[in-house]
Amino acid sequence: MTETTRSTAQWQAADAAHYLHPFTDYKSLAAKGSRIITKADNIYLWDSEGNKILDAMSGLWCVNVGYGRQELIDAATAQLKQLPFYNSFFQTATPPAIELAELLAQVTPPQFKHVFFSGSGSEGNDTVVRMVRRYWDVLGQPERTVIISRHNAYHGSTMAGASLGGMSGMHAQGGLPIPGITHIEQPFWFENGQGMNREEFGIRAADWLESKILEVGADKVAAFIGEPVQGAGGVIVPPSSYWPAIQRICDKHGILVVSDEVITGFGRTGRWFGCETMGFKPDLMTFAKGVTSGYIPLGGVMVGDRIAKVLIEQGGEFNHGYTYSGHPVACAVALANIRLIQREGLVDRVRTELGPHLAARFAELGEHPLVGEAQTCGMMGALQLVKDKSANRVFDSALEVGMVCRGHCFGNGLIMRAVGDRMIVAPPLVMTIAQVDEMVALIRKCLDLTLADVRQRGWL
Ligand code: PXG
Repeated sequence: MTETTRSTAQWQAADAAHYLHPFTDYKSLAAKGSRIITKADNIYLWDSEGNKILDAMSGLWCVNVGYGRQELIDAATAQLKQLPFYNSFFQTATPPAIELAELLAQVTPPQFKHVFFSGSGSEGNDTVVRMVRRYWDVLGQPERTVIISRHNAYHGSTMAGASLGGMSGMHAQGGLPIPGITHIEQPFWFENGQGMNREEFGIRAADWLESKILEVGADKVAAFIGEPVQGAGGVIVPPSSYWPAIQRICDKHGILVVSDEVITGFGRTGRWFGCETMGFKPDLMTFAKGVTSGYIPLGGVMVGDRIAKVLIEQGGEFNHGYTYSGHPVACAVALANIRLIQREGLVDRVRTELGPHLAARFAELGEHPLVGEAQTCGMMGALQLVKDKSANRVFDSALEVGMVCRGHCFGNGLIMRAVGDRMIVAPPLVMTIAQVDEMVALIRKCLDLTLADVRQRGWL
């Protein structure tokens, strides 16, 4: 708890005076004032004005078990009392870190028996770059350094994370990407594949990887990294042909496959990990967010047997690590969170009940005159807003129709993200069916308000 109670205006003034937020235009935010979130319970947030808001983004794709779960609070409190911190350097370890490593080996696909902990997803991806290059170096192929990623991928905001990511706005600031990272086009049917059958397009999109491998030289390529379903890029669900084809191409050239599961991990897609939903077998898996349901920061990399064997048996010292690698309190919360997911059967529930219901309700929203494409995967969903539904023609991006829609969502007690003109959700996995319907009703209302607004502005 903070020590002071202030009015919204007072919070906003102090915020603007001192606090530089992530991904923010500081001047325009200061003019408008931040929205101050003061409490949460289950799938709802409250702001400093007392407004109740349905959080269809699970915080930031992370609060998968919902807010206010006593088990997680108790786990943190007990561990804070027992041992609030100790590191895992210098040949030491703590019980929560060891137990979590053991549990992660159980819930991840069978090739994973080892984990390297970080404090966040970005740090996890920095570890990926270090580890992939170390692996090839130990194997006597130090020239294998290049990592191939995709445009519009999101892999974090550190130098390596932002470089692996394919966000042009991020690359434009700070001289990114760093050397040895290159990008291919994303498997986004709506933008790049119209006119083609989706599955054919999936194969075509995977072929772009092979072309890039041949261009770089297979003996220089270390790894391919991708999110099973792109999250921050706009919930882009690839055709089902895509990932198996990617796997075949990487296998053919001996290239490591990295699955960035920061969003898709821990049940979001209806399996424990997105790679299981999409049908591929990664060598490394980055995780964060859902591992603790966001209650406390924790990330890491699951290390597959192919890599672990080389690092352990031949690698010698790996000169890499973070103060908070295996933080005992974070690990204790992760243990409680994963056990809660297991006990409540949330992964199966997403696959058999919630995910199919969201898919059916989003298909109905797909009939809305503003929506050109509705996609879901488990508890992730996207609605592509279009100007002309019959021809799938999009609005001029300068109009920022997605932001207009997001404004109506905010005004009506719904948090939904706009990525360009793609409206996206990733709600908590503990929603009831009635809460999914409540969310869909709010979305429909906001689509109607956006349609009226866009008509009034003369944009249609
Ligand atoms: N990989 C993926 C796939 C992510 O989605 C990261 C790595 C980085 O994790 P950290 O913990 O370092 O933030 C992410 C994070 C958005 C948004 O606007 C998405 C993320 C972070 C911030 C905003 O959708 N994803």
